[in-house]
Amino acid sequence: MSWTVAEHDFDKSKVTTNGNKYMTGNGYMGYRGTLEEFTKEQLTAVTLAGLYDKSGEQWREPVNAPNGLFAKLSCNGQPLGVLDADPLSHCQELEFRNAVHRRETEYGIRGGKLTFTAERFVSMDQLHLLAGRLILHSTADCRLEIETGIDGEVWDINGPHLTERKEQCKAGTALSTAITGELKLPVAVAERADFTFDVQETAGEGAMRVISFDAKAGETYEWFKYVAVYTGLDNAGDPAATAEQEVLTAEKAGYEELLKAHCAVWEERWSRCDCRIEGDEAAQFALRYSIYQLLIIAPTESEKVSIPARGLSGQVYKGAVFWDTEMFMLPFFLHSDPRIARNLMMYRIHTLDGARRKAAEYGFLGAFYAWESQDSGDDACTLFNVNDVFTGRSMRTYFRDKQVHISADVVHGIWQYVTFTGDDSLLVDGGAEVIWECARFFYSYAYYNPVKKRYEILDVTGPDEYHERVNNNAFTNALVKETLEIALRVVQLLQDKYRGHYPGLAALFADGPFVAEFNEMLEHFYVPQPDPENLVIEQFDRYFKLEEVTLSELKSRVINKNEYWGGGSGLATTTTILKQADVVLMLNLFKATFSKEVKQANWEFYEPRTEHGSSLSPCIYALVAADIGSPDWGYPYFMRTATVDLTGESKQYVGDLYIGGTHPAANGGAWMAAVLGFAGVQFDGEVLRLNPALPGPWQSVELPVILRGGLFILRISRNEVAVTAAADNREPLAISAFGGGDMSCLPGAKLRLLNSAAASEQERNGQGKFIREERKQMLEHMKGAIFDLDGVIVDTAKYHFLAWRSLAEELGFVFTEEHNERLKGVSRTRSLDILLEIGGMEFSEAEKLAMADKKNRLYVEYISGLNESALLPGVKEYLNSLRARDVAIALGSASKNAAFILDKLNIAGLFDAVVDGNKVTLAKPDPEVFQTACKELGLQPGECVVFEDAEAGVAAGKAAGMLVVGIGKPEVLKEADLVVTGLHEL
Ligand code: IFM
Repeated sequence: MSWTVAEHDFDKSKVTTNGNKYMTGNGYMGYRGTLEEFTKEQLTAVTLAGLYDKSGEQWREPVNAPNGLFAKLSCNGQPLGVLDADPLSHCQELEFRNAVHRRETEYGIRGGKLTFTAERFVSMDQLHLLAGRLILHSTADCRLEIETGIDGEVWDINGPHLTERKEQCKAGTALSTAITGELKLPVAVAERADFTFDVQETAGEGAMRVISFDAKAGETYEWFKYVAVYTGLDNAGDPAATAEQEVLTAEKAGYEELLKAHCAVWEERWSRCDCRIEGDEAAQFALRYSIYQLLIIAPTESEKVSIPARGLSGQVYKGAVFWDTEMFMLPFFLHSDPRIARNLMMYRIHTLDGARRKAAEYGFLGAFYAWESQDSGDDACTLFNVNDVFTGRSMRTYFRDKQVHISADVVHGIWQYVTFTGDDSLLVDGGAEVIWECARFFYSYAYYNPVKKRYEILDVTGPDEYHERVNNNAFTNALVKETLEIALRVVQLLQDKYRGHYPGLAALFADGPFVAEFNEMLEHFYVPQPDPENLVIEQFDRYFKLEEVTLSELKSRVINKNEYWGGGSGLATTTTILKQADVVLMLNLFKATFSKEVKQANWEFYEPRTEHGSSLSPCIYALVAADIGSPDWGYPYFMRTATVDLTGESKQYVGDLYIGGTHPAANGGAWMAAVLGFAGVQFDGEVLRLNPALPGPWQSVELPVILRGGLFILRISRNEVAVTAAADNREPLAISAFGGGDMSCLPGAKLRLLNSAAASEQERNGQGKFIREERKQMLEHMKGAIFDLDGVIVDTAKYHFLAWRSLAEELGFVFTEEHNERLKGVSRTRSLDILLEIGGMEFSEAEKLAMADKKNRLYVEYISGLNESALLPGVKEYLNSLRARDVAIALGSASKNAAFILDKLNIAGLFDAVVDGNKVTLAKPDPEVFQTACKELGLQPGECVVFEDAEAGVAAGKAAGMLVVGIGKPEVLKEADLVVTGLHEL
């Protein structure tokens, strides 16, 4: 399976889109997929994450650093470059397994041909470093000239941003330094070129050197470039000195070493997230490529930056962070690299003050997050964000003022992070404040409708940006409701778990609105619901009254291909045509609360009305299609999403605004559609649910996921899922597949589960033990085994029965074996109550005490004759095998005679702890007996396995958080993780 995207000729018209397609990066910087000789005219850019600048009155945008990988050739006095000379052949490729970019270009020269090969990477190991290997080979003698160094003429959309530029080349190191215009932050780029052949430096200006030499036919000339980029944001001393030092060190280490380290990090990154699709190469390729795009822009080190809507592919959309991150990219990072997910959420915490300023600016309370967020959290979105292609005038748009859902999206993201990872420390690190401030914002934004007696959210723009300033957008209202719910849950959580922190945090909100107001608003809050007739949810008030046109009809009304369909007089605003998934997105976010019928009705209603004018849209239709069991409807949307940066087929202009670049939200959307949609992976922080709906050609999907710090490999096919837990996981994981009940997967274990059709097929084929055999593997990793006594180790049940029967006889009624079933796993006192209930008799407490004693005496008489031969089959062997594996052994029984019996059976010495009815007070299903045993063994519940024959005992084991092996019948011991007929089976 290929990991390489390649171009086999040079097409000038693709220079811009290839700049996106062949991007490399490491989260600190992005390097566009341009060629070595390209300059700012071809949109070469080294875009720095989190460093912004405003030049004059133009839009604030990220800073591009000077290009230290620049290299231009001439041969025999003729400039050589794909734009200057018509190459004989040209190939550009990106190996996305390790983010290495290559080009090979052959030029015709006098008497032969010259091949120029260049390879480069943006180090994933050292985030400030770029390195390149360049090779020349000529078939004829020639004079070659190489111009190389740092190109300080950077591409800017709204620049220039670098002032006080200084460039020099001293002692082999080229250096370019500058200061940003607005924040006066230094930016430094250092470069060293290491020629492995004799060169003559002939000229060069600033940070550029020109070298020349006589090349011999058939010889190969190789050189390396090492580039370091530092800015005033890096806390790394003087950026120039640090960059200079870094390139010297890099040169010493050498290209191969640096490449090796870079590739090792990439290998590790892929090991956390590679998704393998069996049966569909095109989908496999596009999905991997989408994941690649996410990996090159993810902030691995900094919690002060998030991912801009166009990644690090340039300055489009002002390099700003939108809701795209929380709603479309976060899930990928949650499942594959929670550290990065945390950084993304911390960014919102660091920018809370900006959100507070925005809320105050509009006269609201709390936090109104920026629609286009940069370093400070202030909104970079302007009031006039689009130009009218007809008048050339800027249009008033309401992205900034009215997409209030952004604050709810941020809350959704933070809560997702907390529930998914279990890392609620984020809440005390600022997350709670963000959540409460956003809830306060909505409280102040909401309108209480006194006639309808409900809170409404008026005058907003939902995800569908073509309909601005609408009332009660279903998506927005649903998310506001969720914000209030989360705000209240966080109060509860902090009160329970962070008692020390809560009072201080809550004090900040003492003047309200806070808990009382949130509760009140929630109680009377309005969220549009499905129409009882056709189940469709109206996107916003009066949406159904808009003009009904087909998408093709609307397209036929277009006058200028770049005209904006939204805004005051946009073509779509008066019609039901929407820009992007809106109601359907809401159905996806709250999938558990809507029926399949509602989802399907809305999918079918909105799909023909959706333009998919945003790259955020198609993946949502793929997700919901999978959810309703129609993956083949979703497949084209998945492919469209996953190939957006491969084909370059996306909107390039809105009005006269260039919006090209990479599409991280679509990249994240492709992953969501494949994994959360088709593979049906869903983790709520407790249970991993797997309900696949694979599209036609897909046979299986295999991927790693990190859940609550543990690594699991999932292999999901139509009829069977397999979950393999890493041996060093700390806890078992509850798994449910194909809508079945929960099962536990212990560390190191592999669990295979079949859907019911496949399971009965296997039964018919005589392979009924298939699943059980797999599940036995779970036992191999336990550290402690806790055994019930009766029915597991020895069958004293019959002696109990005999004793109870004698007592009943004495009392004058018949006690049968059937009656006896009710006594299994139940304490002596409770058993007596049941017995008396059966006999329809009542006695005083003192009389009952005497009867219980009597029964015990009878029982002890019966069991005094016990010996080793009474052990149930396989018990001694199994206990010995556990001892040999250093598994600690305990008894966990309600019996008060347990020690006596173990002694009689001659196995007392095999037990490390005996917890019996004398040590605990609460009867099973209370977990006390197993919890005590686990403590006595010095282990954690997740490390212990309980062996039980009674339903109450199985329930007790589960309540203690342990894996339970049931001894008996699966149809009775339904809650057990594995059921066997006896220990001999193990
Ligand atoms: O956030 C999106 C928005 O939903 C549609 N327009 C583009 C933005 C950035 O991707």
